[in-house]
Amino acid sequence: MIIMPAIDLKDGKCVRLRQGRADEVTVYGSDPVDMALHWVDEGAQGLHIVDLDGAFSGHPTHTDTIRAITKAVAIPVQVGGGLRTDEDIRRLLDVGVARVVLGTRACVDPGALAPLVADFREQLAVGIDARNGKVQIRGWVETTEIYAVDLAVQMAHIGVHTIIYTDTATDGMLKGPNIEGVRQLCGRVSANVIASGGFRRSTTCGASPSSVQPTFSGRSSARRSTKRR
Ligand code: AMZ
Repeated sequence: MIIMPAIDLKDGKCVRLRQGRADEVTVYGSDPVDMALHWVDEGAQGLHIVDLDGAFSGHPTHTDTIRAITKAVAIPVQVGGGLRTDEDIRRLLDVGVARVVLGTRACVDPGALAPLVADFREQLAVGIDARNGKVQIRGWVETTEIYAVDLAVQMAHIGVHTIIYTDTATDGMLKGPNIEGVRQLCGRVSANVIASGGFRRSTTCGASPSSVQPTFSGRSSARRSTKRR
């Protein structure tokens, strides 16, 4: 199993939010490139970057920083947050991102996905962020009536290769992931599933269903990195 450190960007800094709330911020670093290089030194096989300002505003905000990261590291970098247009996707792939993550757009406009999947294939993942089983969008400020499992089935049907599932209630809480939620999702779709949110130690990663592909860890990895600095 691959553990992929997450770097969440807000106001140019590396942060973690508790349960995704914009007003519950902890800053872990002021230099995102330095943080990315740190994770390379630690042996990371990939990085997951969230443009939080993008997710909240609906427009990518940290593309220059992300370009600097992809130039600095030789491992694959996947990025989500604020990607609402085809142009947004192309721009990020152009700056060297290996895979883009669509959250809000996939949920509100699933009809647009088929041509995108055909064009971008493995370079496109869908992020399904859910609280109590229901999908949250627009920076997790809006909770829909759509069940995460139903959206995952729909996405897999469209041909999406990778689904990144985050239980937003566990994110940034360091109290363990929602393994049952991950298991349910994996039982319903054949797409690759990346589990995120609440991971704290390698034993909890190991408890994930074996069909789960990489797992990433945000606050726990950020905390560890801060301790080592
Ligand atoms: O923490 C949050 N409030 C948050 C977050 N981490 N809001 C969105 N996101 C991430 C999703 C996904 O990777 O987990 O942003 C991406 C989705 O963004 P968008 O803009 O496509 O919904």
